[in-house]
Amino acid sequence: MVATGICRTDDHVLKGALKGIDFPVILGHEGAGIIESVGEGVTGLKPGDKVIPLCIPQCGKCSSCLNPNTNCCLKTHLSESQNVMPDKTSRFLCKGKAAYHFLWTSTFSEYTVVPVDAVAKIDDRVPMDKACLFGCGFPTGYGAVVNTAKVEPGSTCAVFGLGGIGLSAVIGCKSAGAAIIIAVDINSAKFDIAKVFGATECINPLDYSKPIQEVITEMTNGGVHYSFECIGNTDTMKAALECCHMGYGTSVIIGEAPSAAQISFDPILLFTGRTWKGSIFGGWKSKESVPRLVDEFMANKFNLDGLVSHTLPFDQINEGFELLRSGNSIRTILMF
Ligand code: CND
Ligand code: ZN
Ligand code: ZN
Repeated sequence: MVATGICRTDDHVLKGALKGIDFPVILGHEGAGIIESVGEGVTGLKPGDKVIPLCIPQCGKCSSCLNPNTNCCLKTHLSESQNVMPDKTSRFLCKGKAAYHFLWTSTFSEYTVVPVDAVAKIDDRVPMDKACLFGCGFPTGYGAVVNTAKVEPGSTCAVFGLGGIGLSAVIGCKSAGAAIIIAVDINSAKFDIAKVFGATECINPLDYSKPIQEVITEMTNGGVHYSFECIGNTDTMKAALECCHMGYGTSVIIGEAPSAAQISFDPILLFTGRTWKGSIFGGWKSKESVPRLVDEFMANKFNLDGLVSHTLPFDQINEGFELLRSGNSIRTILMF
């Protein structure tokens, strides 16, 4: 590994919010590295290639991979454990004891081992401290807008949560030509950077006495065309649905709720024509799409500078997590 970002999902696992993860585990799923060696029978990759490990693999063979409308490969942790390699063994030892893999990526390690379906070769010229963003944050937020919601020019959007994922959704809304982009966060310190990426209004739910979905519905004469939940909180998932316009509004869940969470909501919201969707890794079929996105980045289609707030040496990983928890960072990139 050369560089890795810290995503809130890694923190959810540390807090025990996601079930089905075995400990001790090597976390990290937003990395960029260089191939050191390849296993027997591996084609298309060689030592020296720059690569991105893929937390959503693309096996190319399962029913989802063969379906053009989803990227939810059946090899993901949602249907099979990615705590061990496909042969059900771990490649990590810590003081003689096996440690588990995470999402088949485990980027918080100087060396990692990944299945061939979970790694993409990228352009040699790309700077690795930016390339790692293509392992999760940027494709996840941007893709939810352009692939899952398919935001149209002139539309009205609301983005809930302005971390690495939410700001990438703002970038997506702007590039899709949205006319109004409302950025929502309880931490107003995120607003300046949201404006740089294209937010036209920034609102803090703590500044209002009524629910934020009512504020947005009033601001937009009946609701937005598209909303995106980039927090992982069931209350804001409901608020994001409720601020969509009757008849044609679409809300996309990107944030990851704790494993045991349930939502109850008024079915009239869907009965009256709103659409509720979810998006994992931005809907991208990972192995084929990540190299293309990196090429577009190299052709200056996106400026991701503001997504990286801090760069630290890897041994300051705990400081990186503290920056995330205190709301003082967007993405912290750890360099090996
Ligand atoms: P990060 O913690 O950086 O950002 C979340 C933002 O939400 C912060 O700016 C908070 O201040 C803000 N926030 C918190 N509570 C509220 C609230 N009640 N109202 C408004 N704003 C609030 O997180 P991140 O951007 O790294 O990740 C966001 C979510 O996306 C998180 O749940 C993560 O687990 C999930 C995710 C999903 C996927 C996917 O494929 N769908 C991939 N990786 C991460
Ligand atoms: Zn992530
Ligand atoms: Zn598959």
